[in-house]
Amino acid sequence: MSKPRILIARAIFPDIVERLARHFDVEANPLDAIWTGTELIARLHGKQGVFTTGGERIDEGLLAACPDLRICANMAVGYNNFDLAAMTARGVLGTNAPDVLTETTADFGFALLMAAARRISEGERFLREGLWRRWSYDMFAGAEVHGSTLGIIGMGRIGQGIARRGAHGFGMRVLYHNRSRLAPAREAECGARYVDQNELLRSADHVMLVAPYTPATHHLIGAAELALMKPTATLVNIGRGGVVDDAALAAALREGRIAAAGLDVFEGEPRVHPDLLALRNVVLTPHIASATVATRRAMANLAADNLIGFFERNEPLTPLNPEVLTGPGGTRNS
Ligand code: 8YV
Repeated sequence: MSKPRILIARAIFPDIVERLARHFDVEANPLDAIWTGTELIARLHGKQGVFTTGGERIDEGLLAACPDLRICANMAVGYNNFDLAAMTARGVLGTNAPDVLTETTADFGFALLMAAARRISEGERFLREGLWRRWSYDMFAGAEVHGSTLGIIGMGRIGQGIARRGAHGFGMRVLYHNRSRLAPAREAECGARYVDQNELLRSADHVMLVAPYTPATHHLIGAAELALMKPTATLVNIGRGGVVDDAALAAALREGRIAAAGLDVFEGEPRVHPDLLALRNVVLTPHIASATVATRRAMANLAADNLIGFFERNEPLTPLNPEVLTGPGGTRNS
């Protein structure tokens, strides 16, 4: 029997490509070319599966042009690159990569918070530029992190990891806002209290955004929300670009309406708003919150396991639309 044909849309760990090649007829992308939508469609011709990394748009146009496609396995927990409704309507399974990156990404949220609130990047730049001649009492004096109030918007697995670090590691008072409230036992474990978003923005010394990008979260934090924050506050975004209005944030930082920001995700990345690039009180990183070798390997292996589980047992590990596996009329997999 011939093996299912899959496309790996970006360069990934060579040994994981080899692992997939033991199960599938694989077309890989070892030179990491960035394909246009049209090129992706051409590559997907005759393929039943695709390994995506979060940047490849899977929408109705692509699905209509790729009738053989049965599964899209994302090497990311976020899946705003998928039009899941269109996929479900066409019986195409989507999978993501949750859990394996939770703690690593929560660590990075804290790294960005510390770097921004304690002005680490700013201080390092000053030193490297040869400007450090003498000590002074207020040199790069920032905001306290331990014992302060942390507000988390988006209380999924990563938000909860950040809450635990804040409450139990840094002795912080932790407030959170989310679409739905956690069960009381989970709130207690995280040491976090549910409040409405405006109260959170007004009360927090530091605000951490871990929300996914959806039409409902587009510019969730814009000029009006930034105006509620303390002038000494830090804003960190490790969720998705587009949740923050980057132009409004740059204006608030420039005018000292908030003190600092740490951003790992941007509207329209890899482009970064030029006004942010010009500011000293913002720490900017290129979407690397999950980037440890062990975690990126675990994410890639989970995407691979989803492909293998789906094609070999009809049992993907982390399906996003499992109804396509059992729905009326079966799936493209039946
Ligand atoms: C990915 C992420 O590395 O998992 C996610 O949702 O944001 C990151 O961990 C990124 O999506 C790759 O594009």
